[in-house]
Parts: sequence; structure tokens; C-alpha cells
Amino acid sequence: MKISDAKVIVSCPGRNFVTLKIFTDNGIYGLGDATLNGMEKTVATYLESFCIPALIGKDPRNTEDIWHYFYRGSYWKRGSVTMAAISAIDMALWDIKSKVLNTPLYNLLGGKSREKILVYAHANGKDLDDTLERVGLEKDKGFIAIRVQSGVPGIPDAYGVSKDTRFYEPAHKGLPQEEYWETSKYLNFAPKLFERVRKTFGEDIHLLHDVHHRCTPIEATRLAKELEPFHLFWLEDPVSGELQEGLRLIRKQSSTPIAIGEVFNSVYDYTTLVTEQLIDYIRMPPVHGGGITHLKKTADFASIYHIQTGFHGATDLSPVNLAATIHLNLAINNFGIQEYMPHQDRVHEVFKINYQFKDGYLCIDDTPGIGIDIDEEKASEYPYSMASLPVNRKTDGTMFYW
Ligand code: KDG
Ligand code: MG
Repeated sequence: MKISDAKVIVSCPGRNFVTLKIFTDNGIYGLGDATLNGMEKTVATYLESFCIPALIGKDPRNTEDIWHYFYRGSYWKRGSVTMAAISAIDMALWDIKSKVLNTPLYNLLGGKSREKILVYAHANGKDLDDTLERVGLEKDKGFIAIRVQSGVPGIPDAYGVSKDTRFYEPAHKGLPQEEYWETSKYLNFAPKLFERVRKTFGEDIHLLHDVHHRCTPIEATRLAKELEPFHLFWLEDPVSGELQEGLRLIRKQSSTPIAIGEVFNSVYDYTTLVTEQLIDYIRMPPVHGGGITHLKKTADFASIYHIQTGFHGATDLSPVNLAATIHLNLAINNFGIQEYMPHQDRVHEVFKINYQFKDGYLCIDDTPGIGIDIDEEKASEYPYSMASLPVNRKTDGTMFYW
């Protein structure tokens, strides 16, 4: 069996998605997600100019060797763009392999460790009262875990809290929008927000919160300590993942669980964090973390240190990534939770999905492979449209960290 051809489909049904389709000489094809918010064209170029020509003629079943061909075989290793391309190749090859064996992907990853996976929703409000209302709406839809984000008094654009709160999309059309941020205002507000959410909704709902790397280690330590009474499921990205030692300070002083790594792309980003047990959940998703091959190894490595998974699943990752993630989540022992926000209806015109939300959980059917298909004609009706994630400045104009 040989790879006969491959193509990259870039489509914008509401937002840009990059999909890799790999064809084989026996008529079976596989799909992989290569979407990297704001850098879609760059990943597509790497796939088209190098990866696809290098794939032709290889046996698609050799997922391990092909992964190392593109990772180990390359002088320039890692990086978000390269890893998104490798991720898409790997996902598409596992899709082909499981279709050839006529079985759903999870069966090749160890079979089912559970029948359904716990997911968390997003409640994004423009202020405290609006946020409370949105938590209530998500709860009414059946979610038992909810990520709570709110506009902060005195900060004009809190990241991720859009004017249109129906859909989550932090990227804006064209070049980056500049947003302004004041950590002291946020730190004073966040504990008040969670106090009200707990008072209103009680202890039976899991609450999560994303700091989006906005704090220094000492600021994050204060936040983690002040949020302790509200028993968060996790506090996400409290500090930049680059300064791994910063997590030691938070860890020593607070029992609030920590999740990190949606911007990571290799197990090597996690070695200090995992071996020193400085975190509780890994966030790197298949689409940015080397596909199924590398993420399974990363999850197994974390498992040895009693660290669980909570993979990134925002709507700027495509349904192909989400479906692949569900297969992995069903199989691994150390699954924790999965991020889930439904894509817009237009996305489902392009991607034919095989997963379903019910009563706080996601399930997937037994279609062989990953189980997702793409309608290329529909995809071509939504051409690429440039969009970029914002850049951040402090209110005095200083460029600020992500
Ligand atoms: O492209 C950036 C988004 O994926 C990011 O803002 C989502 O932080 C995020 C999350 O936790 O889902
Ligand atoms: Mg996040």
C-alpha cells in the first residue's frame, strides 16, 4: 500500500481551517487537521512545498517511521508551524490505518477506557452579571463543567471575551488588533467573580478559569491562593509556559490545580513540569502536539507522574482535531476532561461529524477511522480570509506578554 497523492484544503466557514487529505493507491484516504490560528497559510505552504512531495510513495501504515522522518529527520526541529504540519500528516495516517483495519481509531490506541468523555463549556460574559447569566445558560444545556471568563472593570478588551458572546473567536480580520491590559485590576476582580459564581451555582458544578499567561509567578501565586476557597477544577496558563521554573512558586503555596500547554508542541516542553509534578493537566492537543503518535506518548509519560489530560479544544481547531482527540480520550487511562465548544453551523456544512454532546459528555460513533469527512465543494464556497490573534499592551503602551 502506498501514498499516491495528498492535498491541502484551506477553507473559511466562519474561520480558517487547514485540512490535509492523504490519498492511497487502494482508494482509501485520510484526513488531518493542520490549523494554526493566524498562521494557516504558513502551515499550508510547508505541507505543499515539502511534506506532500516527501510523502508520495511511502507506506501509510508506517506511522511511527513517517513521524520520525519528518521530526527526527529534519535538521530544524519543533516549532508550531512544523509541528502542526507533522500533526496533520500523523492524524491522516492513523485515519487511513484504522480505515484499512475497518475499526474506529480508539481500538488501535488501547480500546475504550470509558464510554463517554467529560467536557467543559465556555461562559464568557462582558461583566460579572452577564457572566453569571452565561454560566446559567451553559448549565441549562447540560454542562457539568464550565470555564468562566469575564470582562474586567476598567479593562476595555478582556482577551477572549468578544462583543458577540455566542461564538468564541479571539482572532480579528486582517492584521492584529491591539488590546490593553492591567493585571492589578484583573487580580482584584477574579476572586470576586468566583465568589459570586459559587454562591449562585453551588459546589456541584466544576469551574475552570484561563489566565492566558497574563501573570508573573508571584501574581499567579496570589491568584491561585485567593481562588482556593472556590475549589476550581483548574487554573489554566497562570504564567507563560516558557518559564517553567515559575510554576514551582505557585505549586509550593497553593492547592489550586494547574493546567498548561495549549501552545506547546512537543513532549520536551513538558519534561520539567511533569517530572517535578508542577502541574495537574496537560493541554497540548493532537493538532499542535505531533498528532496521535506523539500525543499518546506525551499522555503516557504524564500518566506515570499521575498527571491527567485536558486537551485544548477551542473552536479554532477543526472538527477533525476534535474527533481525533475524542478517540485518544476514550482510550487513555489518565483522561481528565476535554474542552468543548460547538462549532458554528457553517462548519458542519463542510465537516461531516460523528460525535455528539449529551448531558455534559461527548460520545463518538463506531465509524471506522477517525470518522470525519469533508465536503470539498462546500469548503470551496468559503475561501481563506486573513485573520490574526490580537497583540497586548499594558495601559501605558508597553508590549505585553501572552
Ligand atoms: O487561538 C487561540 C485560542 O485557541 C485560545 O484563545 C483558546 O485559550 C484558549 C482556550 O483555552 O481554549
Ligand atoms: Mg487557554
